[in-house]
Amino acid sequence: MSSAKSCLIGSPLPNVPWQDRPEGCNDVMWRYSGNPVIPRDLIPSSNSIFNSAVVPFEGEFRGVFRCDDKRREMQLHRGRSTDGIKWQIDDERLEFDCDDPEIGCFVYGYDPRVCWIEDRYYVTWCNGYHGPTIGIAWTNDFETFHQLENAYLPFNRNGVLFPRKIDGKFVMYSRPSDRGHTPFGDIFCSESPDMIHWGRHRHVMGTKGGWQSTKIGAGPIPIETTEGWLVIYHGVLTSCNGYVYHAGVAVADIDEPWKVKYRAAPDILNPRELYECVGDVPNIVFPCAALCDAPTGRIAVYYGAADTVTGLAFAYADELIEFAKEYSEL
Ligand code: BMA
Repeated sequence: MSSAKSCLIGSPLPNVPWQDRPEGCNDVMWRYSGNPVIPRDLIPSSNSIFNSAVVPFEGEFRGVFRCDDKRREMQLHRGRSTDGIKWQIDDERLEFDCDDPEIGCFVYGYDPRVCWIEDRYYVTWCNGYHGPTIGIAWTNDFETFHQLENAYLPFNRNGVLFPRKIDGKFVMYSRPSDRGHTPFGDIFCSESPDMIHWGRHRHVMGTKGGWQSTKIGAGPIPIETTEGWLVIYHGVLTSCNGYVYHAGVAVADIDEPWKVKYRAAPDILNPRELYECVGDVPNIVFPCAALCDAPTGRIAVYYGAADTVTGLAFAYADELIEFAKEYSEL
């Protein structure tokens, strides 16, 4: 499938990383044959590189990467790529400028997302401030990063911004959590007039059966389509061997993104390759970013695998929407 017009609303990205669906594969999302696209030891200081965010930048790509270092501290690093496949990541961790040392004092950072809104890139991440909450910073050039206030009180994770204002407000999904490995969790939607003050919190969706029965959390930046916001998220089940992380798809209302229109009951990606099943934390696929080419509907999803390496997977926007509709259970 490569229709000239897709349901995607947005810019062309003709150099989006891409491989056609392999022969004989009927899955709605399929993996890059060269996975893992980022190995755990790409930089000397890292133990693992996963759950990371990439964006188009001046004809190339830039990203903010979760690199747990060899002390096993969770750090954010900057990276660049011309093709989205081969990445150069700084060995030094990313430093934020911040007016308030209380907020700018870096404790730990993990699971970043990057989102272009209007005139700049915003980075959100799980930021240590008396427990995990959502840190926010912005950059224009991926050289200087200006840190703003944390969005919420602790404890919160998976803060994912929308790529445009809705009804004049910034919008973010997040997942209230606990201090530890959180055995619960629903996705909520909040809005802000200024990227500082967040409120009007609305429940978006909670856990459901099977792969998403323990907790869920937003993944890549929601993708605007003619059918609503295409939302790729993670869902967790608790097996007798611990948590298992999957990816799933839903479609949210374009004007009221806390209202879910469709939500596929089956997952779209689950841990089955060796690099997803074996690593520092086994049985995890954890999507954090998507690159999209609007004219073709091609989507390239970057996901953490087994909390160790980064994988790449592909899908067509139209097929994801169809999948969410056909198998929807709200
Ligand atoms: C979550 C986060 C993720 C991680 C996942 C599985 O709570 O810490 O970064 O991928 O657990 O370990």
